Amino acid sequence: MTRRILLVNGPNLNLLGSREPEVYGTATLADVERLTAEAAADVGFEVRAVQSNHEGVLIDAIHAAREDCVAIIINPGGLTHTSVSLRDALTGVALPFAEVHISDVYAREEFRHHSYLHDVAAVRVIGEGVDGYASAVRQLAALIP
Ligand code: CA2
Repeated sequence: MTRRILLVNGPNLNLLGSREPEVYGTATLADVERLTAEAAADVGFEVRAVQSNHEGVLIDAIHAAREDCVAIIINPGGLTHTSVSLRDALTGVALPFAEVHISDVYAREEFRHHSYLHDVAAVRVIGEGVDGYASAVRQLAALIP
């Protein structure tokens, strides 16, 4: 099977680089997708990237990953803190996945401290800015034979 990673960015991450640079930095979503693909290529993986503001689209993309991906990197945005359905999709496909947050959610509002993914993620990268996506690639790659 092709060694492909699905990169999922959730609601509002299409706004990266346009607002709140003090929280999320100045890199755009295109920058994130490029740096993730470059980090993946360094360790022999391809990346398919999806971003959506719609939970069902994200869930469908996760289900489709069963066919041709070996792992998932996901920044679920605000769905991190609310979505049992996203958790169920990720556990349902049974691919190892990394949960990435650009900001340090534990240094922010209390409602960002809980993640529905925290106990099922193979890797968690939190508060490393957009470089966290490359870190997630390397940590996931180390888990995949
Ligand atoms: O730190 C992260 O990566 C988050 O997953 C980002 C989510 C937030 O709800 C989580 O608590 C932490 C929000 C993404 C919104 O991204 C924006 C980027 C630029 C401008 C406005 C929103």
